[in-house]
Amino acid sequence: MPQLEASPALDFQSEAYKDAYSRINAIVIEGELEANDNYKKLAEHLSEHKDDLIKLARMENRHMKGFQACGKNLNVTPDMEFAKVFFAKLHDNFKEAWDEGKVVTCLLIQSLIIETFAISAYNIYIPVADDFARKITEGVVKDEYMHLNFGEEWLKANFETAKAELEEANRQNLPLVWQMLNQVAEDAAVLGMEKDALVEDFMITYGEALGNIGFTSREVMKLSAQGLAM
Ligand code: Y39
Ligand code: FE
Ligand code: FE
Ligand code: FE
Repeated sequence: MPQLEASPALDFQSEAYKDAYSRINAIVIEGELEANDNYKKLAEHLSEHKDDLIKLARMENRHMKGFQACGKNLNVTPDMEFAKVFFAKLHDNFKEAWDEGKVVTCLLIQSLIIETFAISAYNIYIPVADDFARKITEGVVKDEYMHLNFGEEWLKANFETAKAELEEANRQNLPLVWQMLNQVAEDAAVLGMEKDALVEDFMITYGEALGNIGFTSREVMKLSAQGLAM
């Protein structure tokens, strides 16, 4: 179901809004911080794309600062403890894959799953954000499409050798996204972001990415519904 335009009922200074914002804002800040770290790590492995990946890492650092400013602007203190726990499983899976030299898994986790999660969250947030945060988020989401595109291009160029690992990594990591989404659905709703709209945007963007990489539409359906329990 499409979202309504900015609801007049949102009171950005209410305690309920600020309480929910303290967790969602923290998730986004922590996500940007970890994304910065992940691209710096990928730059070590994919030396032929080192400069590009370092640029992406710098962009993530700018995003983090932008979202910290959004919290400050609303007088909200982000709950960073909550956010660390929120990302822990995905973070551990990235680290484990990295330690085993599984660069395809690392790219699936960061450039496909996490970027798509960011794109859906930011697209759904923009129409219901306060003016300050909307301007910041509009700038950020353009970058996230570039990050997703980086992953798509690399995986497309290496599709035949990457395919089996992508399927396994998808099976292990996509269910985590649905769990994460369920954990924040209530807070997101307080900010005017509907869960259905988040899931829909995620599915469309993730499915398109898998198709661009080289999966058939049948495979895309199977992969993107993995672990989906609504
Ligand atoms: O690549 C990036 O910049 C991604 C790190 C940022 C992730 C943001 C995660 C957003 C989830 C928010 C969930 C709100 C419903
Ligand atoms: Fe780390
Ligand atoms: Fe980012
Ligand atoms: Fe990104």
